[in-house]
Amino acid sequence: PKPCEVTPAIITKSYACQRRTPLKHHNSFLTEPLEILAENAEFSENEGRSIAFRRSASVLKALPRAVRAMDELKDLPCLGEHSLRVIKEILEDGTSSEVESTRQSEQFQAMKALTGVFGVGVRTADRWFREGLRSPLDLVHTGQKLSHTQQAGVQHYNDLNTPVTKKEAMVISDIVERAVKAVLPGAIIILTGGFRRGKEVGHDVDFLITHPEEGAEERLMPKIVNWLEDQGLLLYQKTTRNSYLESKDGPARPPSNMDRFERCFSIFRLEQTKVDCDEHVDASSYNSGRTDGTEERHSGSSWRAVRVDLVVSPYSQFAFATLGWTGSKLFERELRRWAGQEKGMSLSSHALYDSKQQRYLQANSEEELFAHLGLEYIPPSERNA
Ligand code: 8DG
Ligand code: MN
Ligand code: MN
Repeated sequence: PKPCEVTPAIITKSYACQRRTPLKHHNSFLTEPLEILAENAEFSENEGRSIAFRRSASVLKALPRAVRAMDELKDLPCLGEHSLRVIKEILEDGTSSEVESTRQSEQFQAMKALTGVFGVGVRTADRWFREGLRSPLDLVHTGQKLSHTQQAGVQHYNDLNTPVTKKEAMVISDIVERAVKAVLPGAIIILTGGFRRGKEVGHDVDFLITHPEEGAEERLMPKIVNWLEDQGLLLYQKTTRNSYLESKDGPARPPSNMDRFERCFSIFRLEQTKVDCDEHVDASSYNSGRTDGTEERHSGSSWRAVRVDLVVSPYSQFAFATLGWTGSKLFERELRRWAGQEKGMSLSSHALYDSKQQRYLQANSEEELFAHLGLEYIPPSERNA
């Protein structure tokens, strides 16, 4: 023990779910480059490497001040040799040559553009890249066979790559609330995902829906979707029904991070009020003149496409689902790793199973779940790992 030295408590906390990670922190100049390397590792399907970079970045996000010298890092967990080398270079030169060459590389840029199409994963993007395709426009021009999801993704590419603002999320919240209340009075709707963690912008808007009367939520999604479709609010939707009861995953083997709730991946058609548009551009010429074929144009009216995820959970699983859908993705992954490795438990968005006691643990709130897991409660705004 070093006397008189402020040792941040973080040194003993190697799981992100043990730490408080605020949205705004002091080390973006390091975490952003490390996350480029993480993303690049994902593009090469090197998951282990990607997680290692994400964990390093996450530790730095939890620090109370900006890192200025390498010796400030010596007691921190999760910082591997490669991450330390990158950090050192940035501290000394201002940038990392590896990160900058990655950023500039044709493969990274193409993979970023191609995986930026809704419905396109790393596998597909990589195949296209090896076939010489570089952008969504190349998909159109070479007449690639696309799924319905990918067609919607290409069509609305620009809108879906424009960050969703908090204000837009609130407008969508009102719409979803009206839809759900119309088809199932008494239902409860919460905003999950990044916006629940306090983010100012997001890539989509996530909602979790339940009803205090167990069973009342069954087959709810098609009704919500019909209501929205009748109002002309949906540009695309894909509904999957709940398959939890018929699943054979077993308590000790949760199906990775995919859950089995009734859900809907959708694209909303969001009307934009005149105030939101550039006031100097007349509505009829707003965004007109596009000939690139990636986006259907909003001639005449002004609207934009926004990705929305809807999930329905039974009331008895609501706490688990809330915790599972609030994120961040790394925080969720770390929670499951903590449960398995440190507690002999198995956590999913449906349940928590204690292998030692050989029983499921019930919970009515996120607070109870953290308590079952032997973790200090971390509020959503500090789950930005
Ligand atoms: P963003 O949209 O602002 O970019 O960030 P986000 O809200 O944190 O990311 P997200 O991709 O919308 O995911 C929100 C949370 O939902 C995240 O913690 C991961 C979780 N999630 C999925 N898919 C699934 C799934 O199939 N099952 C479960 N349990 N969670 C999922 O994205
Ligand atoms: Mn989200
Ligand atoms: Mn989402």
